[in-house]
Amino acid sequence: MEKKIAFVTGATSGIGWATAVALAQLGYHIIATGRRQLKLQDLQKEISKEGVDVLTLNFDVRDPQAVKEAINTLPDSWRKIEILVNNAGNAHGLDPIQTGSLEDWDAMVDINVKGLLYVSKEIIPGMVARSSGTIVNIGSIAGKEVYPMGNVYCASKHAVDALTKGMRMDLNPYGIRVIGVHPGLVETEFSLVRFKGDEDRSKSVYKGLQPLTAEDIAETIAFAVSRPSHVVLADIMILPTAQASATLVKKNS
Ligand code: NDP
Ligand code: 8X3
Repeated sequence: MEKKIAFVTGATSGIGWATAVALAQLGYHIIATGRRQLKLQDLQKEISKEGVDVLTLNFDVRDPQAVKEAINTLPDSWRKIEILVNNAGNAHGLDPIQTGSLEDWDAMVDINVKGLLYVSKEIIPGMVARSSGTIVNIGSIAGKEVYPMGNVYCASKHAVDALTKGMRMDLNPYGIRVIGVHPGLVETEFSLVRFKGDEDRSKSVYKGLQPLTAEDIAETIAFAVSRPSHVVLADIMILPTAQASATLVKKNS
């Protein structure tokens, strides 16, 4: 029997890691990607317990040549990718537009938007040729609403939402499902990256509420991809119960 293969970007932590594990539990063989090779090896050990094969690819999604070369190294038996989870991404900084840094802006546009495109460009042609496949793009509540100082991160996630809708239209003739997943507050390494390693500031984001976990999102992704092939959960917003909008969050003092 042919391998069922899922390709997960940003699998070294948070939502990507949990999604790789959840898809392995569904019997998918996993291609796990990210920049931190040691974390990929840890993930490989964890997933191997599920009795599936794991292949790791180490590249920066900002570099189109590196993306292409990494995906071109896949052996023939790993090329029929059934599920692509475009998850790699982060916020960098939380600053008003007048003082935001070019470096942060470039990182968010290059990783969250262009990186998603570079990976998709390498994988979609195979799905089109086979007239089958499922793409899951991880957007955000920040792709549905804008919040103060979220400016460029929100713009990058609005772009992910637009690309998700555009992919669904262009891939419609080929029976390829495109699913947008839009989480609210999920406690991962996200805020640590946004606040450049400031642990106190990062923890304060989730203090006084019960945030979502990476596993909450992964379970939903696993549910969505395992619907029958005529069903697409096109647009999924997942919030912690304490969150009503990007800016309205009930916190206990
Ligand atoms: P984490 O910081 O825990 O994970 C981010 C992942 O993205 C890591 O595996 C990281 O891997 C990878 N990544 C970042 N930059 C690059 C790069 N240049 N090249 C390759 N991989 C990269 O955060 P989350 O799990 O929370 O974030 C995952 C996705 O979920 C992101 O798209 C984020 O925007 C989105 N999201 C998160 C929410 C939250 O509240 N946490 C809410 C809504 C959406 P490595 O560093 O090893 O390269
Ligand atoms: C991550 C959630 O609200 O910090 O996309 O932007 S938020």
